[in-house]
Amino acid sequence: MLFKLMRNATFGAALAFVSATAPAFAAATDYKFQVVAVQAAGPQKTDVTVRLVHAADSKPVADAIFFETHADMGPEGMPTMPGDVTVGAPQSGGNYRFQVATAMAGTWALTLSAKVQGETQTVKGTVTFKAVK
Ligand SMILES: [Cu+2]
Repeated sequence: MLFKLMRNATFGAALAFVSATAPAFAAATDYKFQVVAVQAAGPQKTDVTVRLVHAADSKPVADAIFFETHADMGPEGMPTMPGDVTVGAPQSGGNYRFQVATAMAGTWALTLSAKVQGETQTVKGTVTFKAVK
């Protein structure tokens, strides 16, 4: 009985070793964020629609979970000027909408971190967009 338990434990450990050393299904760098649409959404608010695609074949990736978002005016030399980001409901076709509090007109950077199904690494990317105000 004890012998059998130990054998099972060894087998389990071997399996864990194999899965840990096997290459990941895809690296997080295999994905890209693309700006699809930028729309003014009231005073000092901008709706930014971003598509997440698999870089190799440009296939849209649905069901990503965004857990970290950040916006700032880094592209205008104001990296310390932040804008609150609200994650909207996911859209079809691998599109995702974010509402950014854009206190100033100009170019903003939107940095996104997401979990993608079947992907162990966090997918990260930054896009820029122009806010009217
Ligand atoms: Cu600014």
